[in-house]
Amino acid sequence: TKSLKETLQEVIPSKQEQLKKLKAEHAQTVVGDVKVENIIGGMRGIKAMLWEASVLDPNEGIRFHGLTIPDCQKVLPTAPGGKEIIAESMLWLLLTGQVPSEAQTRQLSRELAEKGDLPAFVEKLVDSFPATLHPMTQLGMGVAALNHDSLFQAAYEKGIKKSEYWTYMLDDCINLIARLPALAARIYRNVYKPGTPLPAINKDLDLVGNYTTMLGFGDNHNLTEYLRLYIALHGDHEGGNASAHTSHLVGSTLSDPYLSYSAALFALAGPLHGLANQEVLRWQLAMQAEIGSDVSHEQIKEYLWKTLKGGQVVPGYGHGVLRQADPRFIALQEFCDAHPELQESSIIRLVKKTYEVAPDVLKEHGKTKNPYPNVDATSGCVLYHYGLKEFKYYTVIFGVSRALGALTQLVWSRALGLPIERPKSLSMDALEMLIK
Ligand code: NMX
Ligand code: MLT
Repeated sequence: TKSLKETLQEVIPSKQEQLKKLKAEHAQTVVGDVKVENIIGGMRGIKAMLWEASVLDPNEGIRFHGLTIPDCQKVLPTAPGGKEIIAESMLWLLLTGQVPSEAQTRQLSRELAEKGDLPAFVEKLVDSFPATLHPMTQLGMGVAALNHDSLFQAAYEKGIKKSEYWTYMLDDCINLIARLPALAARIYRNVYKPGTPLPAINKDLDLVGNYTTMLGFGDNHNLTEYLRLYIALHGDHEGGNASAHTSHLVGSTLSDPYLSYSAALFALAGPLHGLANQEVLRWQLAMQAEIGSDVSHEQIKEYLWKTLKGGQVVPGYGHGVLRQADPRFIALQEFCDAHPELQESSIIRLVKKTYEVAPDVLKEHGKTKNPYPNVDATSGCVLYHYGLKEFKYYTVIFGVSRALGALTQLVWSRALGLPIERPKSLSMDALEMLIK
């Protein structure tokens, strides 16, 4: 069985060749215009960065190396006894562009489990945080501190060739992904279940199986399966989203993966990005408290208008790129449809009913370019139903997941020798001079 590193070693030269050819033959080819609206509008729509593992189509949604979510659900190996995609098989696909065999997936699970323990000083650091510190702040700080053991940084200090960067990057990325469950679960235990013992990592379990067990939900098979799917699906969403882009930018300075990903987590912690999953639940629960759970479409409509007229966004709706319902939202809804206990859940029924009304209300409101749900519209409500009710924690789970894609690109950026990111900015005066 070829290891992950051996597989990458084989695929990297052809990608390097592809980049060389693009540079040689098309360096001056124009692929789009930059308009003033792009410059003042958050760079929306500008094709401006290289990102290998996935591409987002506005109507069709995400494809991971060309595979749609249903394709991935068909071909990617699951956990033994499970039906859902697991983090390891998604990571393998993202990194190599290949579907791993069952044996390769298990080998990677074991490697991650073997590398999953936290250094004692990080445990102490995390234990010293006040329980009132937001779990995302704790996660970002814990990840940054893990850079104490960065192999890339140590090798860079000694002096290594550019062509060797990616191997040290890969080692750091695997170590970081391996340690995220123990770190994230420790934060959960400290904040919400203080004094309860944290189980040791089981070398025979997959990454998310271990994560769920450490969170204290290991005996809930359906929640474990849900988290496997959730973490695989949130893994990558091309490069322009705020967290992925942040890790790409910081990594381009040759900061190590721990610092780069820590920065990404602080972008993910904003309510317009990853924090939206906690906001959705807060909003749906407030709706339930105000109008009840057995409600009519008309009542939901009124509640939506109240939110919009209050000058707030409807959390879980809209997107910077997507112009249709997010296929990740659809996949999570399908998970709900396949599990009778979820169909009976009042909060999940409310999410579904909201989906039946919200697009028309948002269209009538007329502001958002995309009136349809994104993945966050449903992700937290399923966790809530299964008893993981502490919604300030939800973005941490997203943070465990997004490492798969963001760290994949760091490996590729170094393998391809991409330069430091440094776009040109303009002041309004400079812009006016330019368009005169
Ligand atoms: N509810 C109300 N208004 C909205 C919404 C919404 N869900 N989405 C966009 N708008 C408004 C937006 O605030 C803007 O208003 P203004 O002109 O006054 O500034 C206008 O519509 C145009 O925005 P768009 O160009 O459609 O959206 P943009 O690309 O700027 O932002 C989001 C994308 C995702 C930040 C935005 O749709 C939003 O705030 N959604 C709610 C929060 C959310 O669900 N975020 C999660 C994103 C997914 N994730 O996992 O990260
Ligand atoms: C994501 O998964 O990062 C979000 O859908 C936001 C985005 O793609 O911009």
